[in-house]
Amino acid sequence: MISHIIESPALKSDLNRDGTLTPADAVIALQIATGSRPCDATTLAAADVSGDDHVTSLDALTILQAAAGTITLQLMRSYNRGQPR
Ligand SMILES: [Ca+2]
Repeated sequence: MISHIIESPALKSDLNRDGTLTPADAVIALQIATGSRPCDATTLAAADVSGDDHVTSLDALTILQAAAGTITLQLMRSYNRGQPR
């Protein structure tokens, strides 16, 4: 049997893996960004919502905004695509 897992942006940033996107996920991203929280490669990749291969306060802010419903993560990714790194 072959199964396919399609990862949605919301699930990607569900860092505490409780099935919902909340400010708690943003706090985890911020802890990773500041180096105060160790994490594995999977969590690191999930926290990088901006897609620049780094976890920064921007990722935490983006997750917080997505948790509040003010943005969608897909829109943020499209916005960042044209930005210099
Ligand atoms: Ca969560």
